[in-house]
Amino acid sequence: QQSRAQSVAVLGAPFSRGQKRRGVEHGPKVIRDAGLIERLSGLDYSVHDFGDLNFHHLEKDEPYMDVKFPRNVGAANKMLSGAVSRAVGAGHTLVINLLYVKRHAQQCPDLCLIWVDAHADVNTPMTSPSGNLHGQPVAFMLKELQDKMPDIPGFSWMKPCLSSSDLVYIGLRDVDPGEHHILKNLGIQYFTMRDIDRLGIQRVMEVTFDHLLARKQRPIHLSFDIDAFDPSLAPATGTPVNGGLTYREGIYITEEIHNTGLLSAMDLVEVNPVLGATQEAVEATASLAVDVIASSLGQTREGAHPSIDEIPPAK
Ligand code: B3U
Ligand code: MN
Ligand code: MN
Repeated sequence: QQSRAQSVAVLGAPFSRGQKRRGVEHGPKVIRDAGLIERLSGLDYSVHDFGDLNFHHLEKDEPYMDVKFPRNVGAANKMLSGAVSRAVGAGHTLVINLLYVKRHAQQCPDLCLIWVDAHADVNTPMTSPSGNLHGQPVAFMLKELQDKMPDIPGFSWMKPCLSSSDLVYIGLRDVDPGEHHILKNLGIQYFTMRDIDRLGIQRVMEVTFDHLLARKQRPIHLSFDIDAFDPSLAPATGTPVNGGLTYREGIYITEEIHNTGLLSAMDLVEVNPVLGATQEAVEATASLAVDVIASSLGQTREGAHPSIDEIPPAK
């Protein structure tokens, strides 16, 4: 019997106030129900399940300018940030279904970020067309944008933790004008779906790692929004956009990230069971989420057989 070399922590963050539609707070449950823990145990991890966080709802939470639910989102992320800090000590961390996290940048000052999403999520409160905070998390993280960020109630604890060169986007296809300006202006490395069409996903991953890791090896945080996939594969999500990743492109991204050996934490967001048209649609989306997480953590398509040392002899 092989010893279990690695440990993984799983943490659910059932929360939906990053936008107006309810339901995404049930994401962690459907991903668990789709067999996440069993799958990770099957990959020979020792799994530390930290359960789901229990967010307190703050009744009084008027919009700040156009920004919706600022105190609820701020407080939830503060709680999440604390839980992530504690979990990172136990090994790898998975954070399921959250809308913004300060990530574990404080534990890992060297951290870089791969953001797989149809959306850039880099609106500032001033550029946001919707006022939804789920379209703004990256803006809170970037040092270069701090003088453009107003003091939003609930967010004073949060400090920017990344530079624009520490970040690569993959899968973009719905970018707002203000976001496009920010991407260009800060020289952020990004790959739209068109870039994937042109270069192929293999080249996209090569350039991604060149950009982030060429100078030195550093821990990676992967933020995977399920809406990066084509809506035909991930229908149960709040803001589906046509023309997304194929199953194979998505899995290739996560396999390559696993192969770096540098993945330190990941989150998987925007699975919303309430928005699936049928039970099958919900289950397909949740099981895709489990596949993404499992392949980020070493599940391979060629098959891995850690407990089989030799071909069983004929009796
Ligand atoms: N960019 C738009 C839409 C959006 C962003 N993220 C999601 N939707 N999921 C916004 O509201 O900022
Ligand atoms: Mn998205
Ligand atoms: Mn997103």
